[in-house]
Amino acid sequence: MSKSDDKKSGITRRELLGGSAKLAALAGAGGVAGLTGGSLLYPPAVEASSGEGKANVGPGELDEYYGFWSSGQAGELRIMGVPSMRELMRVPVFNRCSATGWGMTNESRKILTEGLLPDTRKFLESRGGVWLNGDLHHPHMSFTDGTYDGRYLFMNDKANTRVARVRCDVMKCDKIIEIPNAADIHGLRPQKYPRTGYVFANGEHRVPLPNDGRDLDDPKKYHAIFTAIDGDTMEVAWQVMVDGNLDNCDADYQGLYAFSTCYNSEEGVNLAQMTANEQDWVVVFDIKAIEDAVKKGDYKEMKGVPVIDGRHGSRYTRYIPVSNSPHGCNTAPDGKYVVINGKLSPTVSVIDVRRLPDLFKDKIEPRDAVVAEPELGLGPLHTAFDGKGNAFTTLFLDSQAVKWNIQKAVDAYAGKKVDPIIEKIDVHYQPGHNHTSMGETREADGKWLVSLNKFSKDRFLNAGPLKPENDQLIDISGKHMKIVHDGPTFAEPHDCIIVRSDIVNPRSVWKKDDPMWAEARAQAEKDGVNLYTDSKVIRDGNKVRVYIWSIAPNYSMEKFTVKQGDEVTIYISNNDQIDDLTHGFTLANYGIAMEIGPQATSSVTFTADRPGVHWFYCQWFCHALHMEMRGRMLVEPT
Ligand code: RUQ
Ligand code: CUA
Repeated sequence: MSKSDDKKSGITRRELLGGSAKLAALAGAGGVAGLTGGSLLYPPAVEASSGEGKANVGPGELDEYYGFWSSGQAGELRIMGVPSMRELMRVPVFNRCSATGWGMTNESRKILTEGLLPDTRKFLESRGGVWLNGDLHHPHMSFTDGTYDGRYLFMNDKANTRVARVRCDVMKCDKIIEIPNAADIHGLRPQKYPRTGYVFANGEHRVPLPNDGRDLDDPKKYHAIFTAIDGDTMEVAWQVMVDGNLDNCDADYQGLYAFSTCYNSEEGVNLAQMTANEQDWVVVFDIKAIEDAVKKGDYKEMKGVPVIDGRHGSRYTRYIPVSNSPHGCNTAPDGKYVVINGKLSPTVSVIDVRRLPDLFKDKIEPRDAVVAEPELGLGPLHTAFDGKGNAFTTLFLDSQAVKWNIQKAVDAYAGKKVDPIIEKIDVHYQPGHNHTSMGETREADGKWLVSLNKFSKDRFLNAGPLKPENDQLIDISGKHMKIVHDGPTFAEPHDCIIVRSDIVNPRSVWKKDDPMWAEARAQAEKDGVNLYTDSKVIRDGNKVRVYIWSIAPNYSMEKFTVKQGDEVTIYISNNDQIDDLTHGFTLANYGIAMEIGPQATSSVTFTADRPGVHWFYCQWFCHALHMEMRGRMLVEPT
């Protein structure tokens, strides 16, 4: 690793301008360190301003950024602190969670099933479940005016063609929808301007439309579908049928266009066919024209959704040829450029969005929208930005991060003798996505870069044949990039975003009228029960509703009796109002456990088919007498 210049001089231009504590400390040190060059002579305050120092968030100190990490096939969203890289929370989304009861509580089952297509619901019911596995790749926050607004996080499930939303006020998933007509949602990005607005989602795999089993090998019947979801209602607004396989996507900063990388222009169904062509393309979607088409009725309705024909020759799309199998698609914070990452080609292609109006008017050729194509190294997958005109691209095959200058790349493409590459550093190993602090917004601040490396190999103690991945934190605020932290992660964060902490303001205590348990509230009202003050067992035929509330370290009911075969619903309301006072409800030998946050209600429904005494207990440590927080359910045999 090259020694950072920051460290030698002890000061960066940014800090000089910012007038940091480091300046004062340096003055105190009298520049002695500079004379001797011995790092031992640096007083601690100076040392603390090097990359490692800034990444070292001490006990009790808070991080400057939230990181929202996906988890791939683990199916959850993870909340991290950046730069400490401490994992703060896991938010179950497409997975089941033993701790919180996600996938088991009535509230979560509703969210997990109500947005599924009728077919899928039937398919699940026939298997007696509500749960599908997930493959969560891309978590992105809602935008207003080109920057994060702290309302929602949106994310895709590639495994079962779904899109989910997490409420940032409570950091819980509140909507999951299955996307009709498309297959296997991969790329996902929210509209940046004027606001989200749409959430754009790529159906990666082409399938026959309709996919009813009639066609296997007729390529003409296979289509890929680009979807615009209304992020407020979580309903599909419209879809566009395109040529090729859709991979990643992004939106512009003007609210006019969206972009998707497409591979498999050959429209093949196996590897040899899919990589035969030299060139694939980027599809550009004209959002206003598509909205007009929906208004005018220029579409085919499929499964209740307007589907617009955006294949070659369509007025609503343009296809810009780029080299074979492009992957990442990243709009630069300057609002002018979109970087398309070559994957199989060592290049990235830079599209100038200012040329797109002319492209749609056919005044220029599709390739004329490309204004730079620097050769960066082997396996460019994704690009991030520092907001100062520089870009950082992951090189999967080279195991490197490369920093390059966009303007210089444009100049070089125009024939000037300049080298756009600024620096390359090794990362460990094989990076996929990368992300900079606020990097996909117009407030990109150029402080941190995270490289999500697919392999950790020898970087950690050997944990067996299955190794963690390695998320590396890189300080990009100085002249040189500098790795300051290695962070092992479990399967498999594909992507992340890094959001300034002042943008995200979750509550510490729930509101009693939260929509999450609206159904429980409605049922309690019908039963004449106050969820937070009444303990009651209500029998309704063989349906039994048990209302319990809790204040640490007690449940309001110490025992209740039901009959074997009863369908029992238990509602627990947490009456504590204190931060961090979560209770749980675990019903032993019934496979039931759930979280009940302060002022929240959770419910679960099950058949009481095992007679006998069953203890229930609180499984979230809440009080010195937490172990005593329990009660009994008696199931009388029939
Ligand atoms: S993709 S490693 Cu699923 Cu985001 Cu590129
Ligand atoms: Cu309540 Cu532990």
